[in-house]
Amino acid sequence: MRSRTALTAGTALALAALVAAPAHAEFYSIDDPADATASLTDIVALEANHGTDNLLVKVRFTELMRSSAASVSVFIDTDRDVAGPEYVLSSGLGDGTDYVLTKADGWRGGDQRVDCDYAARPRWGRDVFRARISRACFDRVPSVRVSAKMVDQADGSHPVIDWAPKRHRWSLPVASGLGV
Ligand SMILES: [Ca+2]
Ligand SMILES: [Ca+2]
Repeated sequence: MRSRTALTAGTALALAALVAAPAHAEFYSIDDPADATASLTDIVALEANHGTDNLLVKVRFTELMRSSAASVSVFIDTDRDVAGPEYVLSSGLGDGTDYVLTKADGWRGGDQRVDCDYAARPRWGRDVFRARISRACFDRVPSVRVSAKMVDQADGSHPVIDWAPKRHRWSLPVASGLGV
């Protein structure tokens, strides 16, 4: 967790940098603990980069394999006044699976597909799922929050679930900036 690292550094320089930093950042990154170790796709980190044209989200896992039976949902909050996500990008994590961006139905993907420019794919060699979503998909709102959920049915008896940063909890707001 970057902000905590900066705080524990405790130097006058680090504190000055924190005070000077804007309330919103265009980049967000948080580590997630080894709390779903029954699955290879235990989430280890969530990253979001909100550029001028795209929102780029990366979900990192312990080990991502082509044979994975797990899936991932990336939730996007574009309206803080309405509880829960406005959009959900859902995808499988194994080979041959597809992805879709829909309007959210609570903390689930809904039936209403969003027709816009986006792409997502698991990168098995790098243990990361990467989604690029055009800002046009969510009316180019200036700031978004993200959350990610992994569900693995691997063992058949009960699903292994992992959230980042936590269940139904959001990242810090990520304002659109330069890059991506
Ligand atoms: Ca985890
Ligand atoms: Ca919302």
